[in-house]
Amino acid sequence: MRLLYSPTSPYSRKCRILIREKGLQSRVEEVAAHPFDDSPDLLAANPLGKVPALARNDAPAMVDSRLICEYLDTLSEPRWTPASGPARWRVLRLVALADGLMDLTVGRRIETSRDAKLRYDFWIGRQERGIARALDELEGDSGAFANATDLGSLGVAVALGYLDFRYPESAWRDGREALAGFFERWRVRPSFQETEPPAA
Ligand SMILES: N[C@@H](CCC(=O)N[C@@H](CS)C(=O)NCC(=O)O)C(=O)O
Repeated sequence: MRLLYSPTSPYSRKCRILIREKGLQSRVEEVAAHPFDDSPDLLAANPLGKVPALARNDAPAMVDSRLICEYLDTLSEPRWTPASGPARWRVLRLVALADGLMDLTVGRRIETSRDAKLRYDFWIGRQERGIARALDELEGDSGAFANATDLGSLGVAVALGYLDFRYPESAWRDGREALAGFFERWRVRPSFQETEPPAA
């Protein structure tokens, strides 16, 4: 299998960390692909033109990091998503919240990168307020996932790393000591260090 990824994409990073954590490196080759290049390779794997995409040998490619992570999770034990019960919903809720936090941060990055004349403060304000609310929610919930290694906590750690990369002025650690401690435990893992985005 081949994972088409971009080194700056947080969605790609989730998949790349999971590959390392689950010992799947020999089964998944990582191939860098910039989505804006519209390479035939990427478009063949993902008609949406986005990374990540997982090209499989005898089966259709998988698109969207959430689906790709769920699929990769089935390939080795232990599972990073509980099979059933309240624990499953706790993890999937966290996955959704973390993906939403990434969506807002990516959206803000796109908006703030525009030419000043084209920038829309309305959207930047909405995105920044959504980011702050999501962080407060995660700080409040952090007791439930502080020491977890599952798809939910992985997503939250990647979303926080992406804030450091693209929105450091958010100073997200201020007043959120539990979340900062949680991130520190993830930050030192080899899977996290090996997938650090290049300097901005
Ligand atoms: N929901 C998707 C989001 C993927 C996504 O938006 N990737 C960005 C890179 S961070 C991309 O490929 N953007 C190119 C584009 O939107 O044209 C996922 O979780 O995989």
